[in-house]
This record gives sequence, structure tokens and C-alpha cells, in this order.
Amino acid sequence: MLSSFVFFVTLFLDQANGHGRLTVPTTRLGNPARYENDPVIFSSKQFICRNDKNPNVTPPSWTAGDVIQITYDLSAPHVGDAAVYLSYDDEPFATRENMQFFKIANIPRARDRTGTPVSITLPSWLPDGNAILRWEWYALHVNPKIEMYAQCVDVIINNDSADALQVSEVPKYYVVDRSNYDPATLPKQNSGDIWDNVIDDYRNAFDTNNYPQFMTGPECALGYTDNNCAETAVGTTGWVDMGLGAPAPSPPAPSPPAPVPAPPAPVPSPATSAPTNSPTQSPVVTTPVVPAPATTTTTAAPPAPAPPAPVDGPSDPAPAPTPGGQCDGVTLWSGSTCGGGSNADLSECCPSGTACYAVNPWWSGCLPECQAGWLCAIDESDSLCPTRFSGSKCGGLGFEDNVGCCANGFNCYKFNDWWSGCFEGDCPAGYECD
Ligand SMILES: [Cu+2]
Repeated sequence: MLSSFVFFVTLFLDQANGHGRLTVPTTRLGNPARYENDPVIFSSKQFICRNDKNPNVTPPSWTAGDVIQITYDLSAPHVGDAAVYLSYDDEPFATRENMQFFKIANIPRARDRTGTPVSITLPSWLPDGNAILRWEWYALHVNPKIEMYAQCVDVIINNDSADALQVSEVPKYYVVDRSNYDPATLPKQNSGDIWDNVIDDYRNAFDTNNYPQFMTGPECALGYTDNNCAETAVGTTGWVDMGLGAPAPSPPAPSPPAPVPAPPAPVPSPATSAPTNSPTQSPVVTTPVVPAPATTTTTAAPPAPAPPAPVDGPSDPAPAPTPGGQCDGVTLWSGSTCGGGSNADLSECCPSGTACYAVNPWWSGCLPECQAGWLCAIDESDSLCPTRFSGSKCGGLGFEDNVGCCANGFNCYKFNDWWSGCFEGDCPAGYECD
């Protein structure tokens, strides 16, 4: 008797707490019956994925091009819309804060389909590999506040077809502003007054007859048109520009390099791997999407597998980080991020002996000098569009900004009528190659 009472109370609370969650496939929480229905807390990693990877959940195995089904349970069926994104699980993306997503589906008026399987057609070009499906739902009933929900499921995508792209060939982005973890794919709250007949960031979901109804969020990847993707096509009302057009998808800003024990006296030997390595290395790890010049430069650099034997380091117990410079109250080291991408508003102040150099459009670091191949070394007059590196959009229906133009060393290849991208070297598989 008691246990059934407890069961009843638990069940009741689950229902009553409201909001909603993804139930199929099993999320990282590991139990579809467990409550995880609350809106995400802003300024936390929850909007990326509510939880870190859970090794105890067996990932479903899907094949690109197939139709899969997901189910969500909106125990408080608020007005609003949902969407489905994918990320891939290779480092550095495996870490929640480094994950970069692209969208493959919109689910307008999500509550109409609560509790029933929703079919999603997986694009035939999905890269083969371990991926993460992210379900995102925004609820509009507390306008101008917006409740947001995000849940992740680890999945396996199989694709041995000729259509399969590499992960690096799919334009992707962070779903949060990494400086504060606020949502980047959706405005945090609505603008304006939904009753004034002026279009705001989100629709007036309370009067669907007299106000324009539209979805808010980024476009689906690579001009994908299935799964209601037209709802957020580029340029539509409510479309959120993730910067895939001119400045390309942003790769992870490198996590601030551990304070580099920069040996002040450079020894001209492989042991010096520390100084050469640290500044150049960050951009590499950073630039998975983008085999930008940084990559080339770095590959050229000695692989330096030699563990930097602390032979005659100043003192080996505590290579105290060379205290950097004090910049606006922030201590920076050689290798610190000073700008680029979502860090564009940093002051560019750097410790003495270094200056702020742009390695690529998304990352600038406090570094001893600008190296050949970096963005800072590019003569703007060299190309009409010097910042269009790998993954940058260079053409597609409605795209009129220097169509076909890429940074020097990159070529514009057509994927389909909606999307052409800049790539270094040969035409990537899956693109229309002559
Ligand atoms: Cu709610």
C-alpha cells in the first residue's frame, strides 16, 4: 500500500511538473521515465546538452538516408517549436562545451505531436561515425520570456555510401555563446510587443489567425529541404544567422592553454617544443572544421613528439607560469586568446613580448609573432574575400556576396543549389566536381 502510494506520488509529480522532455530514443539521462522536463538554466552548459555523455546508454545505430523516429513528451504542452541537430563525437567535439552542431530538422508546433513518434529523414550525406542527436524545444507561453529545452542522445550514424561527407565538410557551429553559455541558436527572449503587428524574434503563438506564424532558428545544413527545413530557410522570418555565410562556422576557441611555462631563453633544440608548439597548437585543435592556414602551418612545424624533457628548465618543480601581462584586470599569458570569433570583443591586450595576432577568423592569440599562412599575414589585397576559409559559404540561391570567391588557396565547390563552400585543394567527396 505504502509503495503504491509512493509510486503514485512520484508519477503524479512527474506529470505535474510540466514542461517536456525527449523520451525516444533514450537520452543521456539513461531513463526515459525519469523527469528532466524543466527548462534549461541559461548561462550553463544545459542548452548544449542537458547531460554529459552516459556510457551506460546503448546508442541506437542508424543509417544515413533512413527515416528514424523520435518521441517527446510535453507534459505541459506549451505553444512553441522544436528542432533536431547533430554533432559528431570526435575530439575536440566530444566535450560538451566544444560540441558543434548542424540542424537537420524542424518540428513546427511541437505540441501537436507530443507523445507520438515524429519521423525524421536523415540526410544521405551524413558523415559516418559516432554522433549526438540534440532535441531543442522553445516554448512561447511566457512571452517575452522564452523557455528552452535541450536534450541529447548519443547515436551511431552508418554511411558507407558515396554521398557520405567528412565531418569537416559540414558547416557547423556552437549552439551557445561560449563566453557566457547563453543560447546562440535562439534569442534568449522575445523582442518587441507581439501584439503590435511588428514582427519580433518569435511569433505571436496566442493568435495564430491574425499574426504571422513562423519558426525561429538557424537553417538546416547544406540547403537540406526535408523535415520542414523550409521553416527556417536562410532569410525567412525568424531565421537565425549562425555566421555560415561570410565568416564561416566558428571552430572552438581553444580552451585557454594551460599557462605556458614559456622558457624565456629559447634553446634551439627540439626541446624547445614548448614555445613553438603551444601557440600554434591551439588553433589546430581548434580548427577541425576548417583546415585553415593554421593547419598548414602547423603541419609544417615539427611534430615534436619529444616530451619536453625538463632538462635544464629554470627549476623543474614549479615552472611557474610566466606571469603574463595584466590586461584590464585579466592576466594573460603567451598563447592566451585575445580575439576572434565569439571573442571578438576582447581588448587585444597582450603581455609584453607578444602581440595579438589573428591565426584565423575565429581565433587570435597572444603570440610572439605573426607566421606565414595565418590570417594576420594575409594581404587583404590578395583576395576579395580573404576570410573565406574552408567551410565558408561562397554560393547558393540568394547568396549574392562575391559568389565563387574564396581566400587564396581555397576553391569554391558547389554542393547543391543552396550551398557552395570554400575548400582547400581538391573537390571534396559529395560535392559537384568537374
Ligand atoms: Cu513549462
